[in-house]
Amino acid sequence: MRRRRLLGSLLLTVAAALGTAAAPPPTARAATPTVPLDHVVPAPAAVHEGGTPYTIGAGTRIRVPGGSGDARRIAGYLAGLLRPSTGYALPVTTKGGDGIVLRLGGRGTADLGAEGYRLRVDGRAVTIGARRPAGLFHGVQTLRQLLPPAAGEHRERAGAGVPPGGGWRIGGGTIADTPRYGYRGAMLDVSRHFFTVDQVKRYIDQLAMYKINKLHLHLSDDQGWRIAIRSWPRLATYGGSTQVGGGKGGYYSQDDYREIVSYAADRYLTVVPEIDMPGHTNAALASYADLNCNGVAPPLYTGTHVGFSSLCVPKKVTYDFVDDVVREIARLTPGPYLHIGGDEAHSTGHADYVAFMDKVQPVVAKYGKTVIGWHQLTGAHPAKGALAQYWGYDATGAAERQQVTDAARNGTGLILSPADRAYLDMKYDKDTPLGLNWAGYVGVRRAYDWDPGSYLQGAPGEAIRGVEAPLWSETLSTSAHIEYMAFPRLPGIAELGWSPRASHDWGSYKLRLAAQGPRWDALGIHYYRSPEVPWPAG
Ligand code: TNX
Repeated sequence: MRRRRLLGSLLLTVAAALGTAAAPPPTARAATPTVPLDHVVPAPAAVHEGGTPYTIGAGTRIRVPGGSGDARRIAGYLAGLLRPSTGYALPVTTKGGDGIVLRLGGRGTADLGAEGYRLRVDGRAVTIGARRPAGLFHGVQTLRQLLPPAAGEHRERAGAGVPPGGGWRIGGGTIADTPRYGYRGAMLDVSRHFFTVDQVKRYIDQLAMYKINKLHLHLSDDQGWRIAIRSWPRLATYGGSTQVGGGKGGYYSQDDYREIVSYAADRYLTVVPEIDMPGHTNAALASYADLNCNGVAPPLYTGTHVGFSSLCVPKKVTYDFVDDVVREIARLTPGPYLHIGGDEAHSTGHADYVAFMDKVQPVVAKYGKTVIGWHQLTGAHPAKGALAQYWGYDATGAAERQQVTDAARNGTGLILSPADRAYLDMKYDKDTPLGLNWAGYVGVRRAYDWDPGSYLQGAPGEAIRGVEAPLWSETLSTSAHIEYMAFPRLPGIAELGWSPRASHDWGSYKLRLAAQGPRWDALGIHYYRSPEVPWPAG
């Protein structure tokens, strides 16, 4: 009672201080509320709101005091995003002062690691500080989400100028943010259906918004070989000439692949190339008769069955082939990983499978890369330092799980992609027009509502290196298809990889996720308006 009276008199005092015009004059527009600083996906590790908001205006500069090349490039990227939608010049300068300030290194950044950042907003500046460029870039992604959705309008639709009712305001306060896991991946299957360089770039831009830092490209499978190998040219020219359903397929030249790698690197994603072996190899077997045990090349394959193809384990030429392919891809790939597949080798006997993996893993090491394999690799002898990608699901047998957790206890790192949680190619529900359902339906909540840290009982915490959301493309052939399956589930996997376990909460997550909808509308992303998410009206 007392409190209420006190509050009442305080309000009266404030009104008195403002004079009789406590209500805004009829011509003034009410400022649009700013986005709360914790209304970001993935959820930041620590947020303190308060203080004066900052408004981006005609005079705002993007500053990189003393700017390194990396900071300048990131500033240019931010300017490139905001100029078309705001209509402001947003010049980038290395001079100090107010505005949007990007700082690399220096005081207060030592604890931010390889990817963390600190973001501070007050009346004079938005300052993003990081120890490493990746952190600065992730901070810029957070800043994008603190602006009104219209700040993301793509060029054709962008209406230059201030949005009605407020301006480009960002609420006052600070964010300090570092990731839970270092491996936060997304996989795109470019083999079942081929996706062009531009389609891959479009997906990279979308992944970067959610702080995904690995792009795993599934470059070969039964239906298509998608990267030019100079020493075995028919792999691409013949083996890449079709796809599921019989379309014309395609492949990346080595320059195309370099272009993807560098586009991804500019957005702080590392490309993880996969050549799936010894199964899933019909495209290679069709291209070179010699690779077959019987010396006869099978026809190209455009169906969707799995498990019928195998490299010829006893033949010497198989290892010449592997050496050439691994050498060429390793040379084109600056990242540390090379994924050798190893899943569903149903046409390779167990002893052959183990012998093959024993011979191939040292080849990857010889060319300076770390092996990643699908978790079946744990049924062989995973090399020291190798990572296994777990794609089991609730129906996976105890023995198979045990094999994976035993390997994890023996030092094999794990990337978690449980098929009934993280597989973006699973249908949302029975009515989803695209996708598969062998692991069941994966709704938005199901994709988000699990914990990578405790998912595989018996696997030590330090074995879990992170998460990855694979997108297999048997049923997908356009960017709209990719986006329909990835959004809104991908941000959930991204959040599991980035945000502290303590922030996990479906009730609040779904509200933050809902707020992404208008951003995707502004960006032209074709997402699925799942009824599980309370999308804002309109
Ligand atoms: C299983 S997951 C596969 C792929 C399929 C996928 C479809 C894995 C390592 N192998 O060959 O495309 O299911 O969901």
